[in-house]
Amino acid sequence: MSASQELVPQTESITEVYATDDASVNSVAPEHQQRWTNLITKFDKEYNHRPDFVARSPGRVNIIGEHIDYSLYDVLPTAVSVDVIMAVKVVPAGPSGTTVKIANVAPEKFPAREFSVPHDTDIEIDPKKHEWVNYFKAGLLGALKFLRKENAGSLVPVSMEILVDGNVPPGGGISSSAAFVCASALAVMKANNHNVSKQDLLDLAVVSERAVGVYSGGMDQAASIFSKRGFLLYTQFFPQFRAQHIPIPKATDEITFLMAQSFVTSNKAETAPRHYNLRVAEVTLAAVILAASFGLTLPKDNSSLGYSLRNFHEQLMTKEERLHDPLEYQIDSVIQAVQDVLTKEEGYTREEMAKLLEISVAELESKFLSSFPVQAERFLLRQRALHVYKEARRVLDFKACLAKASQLDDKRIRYLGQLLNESQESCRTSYDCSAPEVDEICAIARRAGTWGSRLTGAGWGGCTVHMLPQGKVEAVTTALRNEYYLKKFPDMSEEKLKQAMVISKPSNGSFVIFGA
Ligand code: NG1
Ligand code: MG
Repeated sequence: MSASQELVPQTESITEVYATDDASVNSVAPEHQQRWTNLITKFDKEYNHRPDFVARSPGRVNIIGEHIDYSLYDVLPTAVSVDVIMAVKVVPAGPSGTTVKIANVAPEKFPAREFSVPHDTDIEIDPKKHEWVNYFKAGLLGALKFLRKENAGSLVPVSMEILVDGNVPPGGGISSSAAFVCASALAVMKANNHNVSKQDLLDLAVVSERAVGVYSGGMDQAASIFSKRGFLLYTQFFPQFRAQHIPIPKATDEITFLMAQSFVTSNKAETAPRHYNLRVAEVTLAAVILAASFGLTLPKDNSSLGYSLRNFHEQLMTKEERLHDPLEYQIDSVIQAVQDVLTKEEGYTREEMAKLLEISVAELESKFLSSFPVQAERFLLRQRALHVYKEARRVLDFKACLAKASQLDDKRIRYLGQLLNESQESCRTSYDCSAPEVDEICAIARRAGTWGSRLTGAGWGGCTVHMLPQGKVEAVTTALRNEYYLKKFPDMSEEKLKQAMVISKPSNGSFVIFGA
């Protein structure tokens, strides 16, 4: 690790900032001031008093390392400046129990709700009913589970009045869900007088998001909580979570990251059985089948379904190799193993997989395909595993290149761009998580001068990220505007066009604001 790449202290509490001019304390950044003031005013109107505090958590952009967090490989995201801010007033729980009143600054889209919170059981969430408050309930569930454990079961959670303002585009691939769930969990912890550490908030937010029906990997919540302005967040999940702030080196023409929405929305909660959760099942099955073919037994790990491709990698290596070979070499030999063992390009049926594992189809289904719904006839184990290992290797190469010099020369920058383009190609062909619109955006952007362009987030639509010289921003945004947005949506307003393409400035993670 180079000196400028700092390891993040995980036990650190969530930062607190104050809405004040007092220079001796951490104060609200100018970009937050206006939305903060607006939120407080509206809160006052809605509930007739001011809130006690505001909990905030941002969306994220993933620079590289797509769909590998749940296989326990390292990823490189960072927080963006759009976020969810949530004003909260604590109300002592009355004789009728604990209640939550929650409203949104956009009530037409997100109508106000009120519900009661059971004291000794978990709150119920129906992931099939796609309601905005589900994401709050998910954060609440995770936070109360944690608090109940800390209080040895006896907890009377406070009642809360809440007003939410979020400007992370939903279904847009920059993780509105993690921003929402992390802000909610943080709000509940703070309301119940608990100064939560970043690590605890991460652990409970990951569990929370699973309550909305998605077997998420943890990258989004990590980026939303741990990021630091101006840095990328190198995030590791194996053997346990660790994060490092990585500076972006200087270059002759300033390196810029541009995010461009495709406006093809993929609601993960709805499409998960065919997309996201199916991929989680496929990589898990790939791991256990690879292990079985080498006569290896995988110990359980902390991935969604308990067995990850990282786990297989670690078991395959001899102790010497693990100790002495750089991770890059190790991954190369695992790639060879996949090529030798998972030979069926056309994919595997349930019967074929059961046979390879020497179990019945019923057993296979109950072990790997029953914790969440999955719809598929064939499972493309070879392609999915190859994507994961090659993408994991690209992340290592990308990080190593960033660490090599404080000033990046042209050759290195082109190499970083190439890694991003290869990532996109692999998402498109091997992982099948791109979309024609996303491919088109990337092609237009590259022609107009980006070094590298790819999808970011879960994909199947959503958002793209581009690495480009500052001097090309104008050319690239103009090309996207004329060749993609105005062609596909001729009536698109200037306002919407502005939201469609945003320069992503690596931003700070979650914090709590006082001083209303
Ligand atoms: P999105 O759908 O963009 O929030 C998802 C997962 C991540 C990661 C990426 C793909 C959740 C909350 N997030 O992101 O953990 O797996 O896809 O790299 O499920
Ligand atoms: Mg999400």
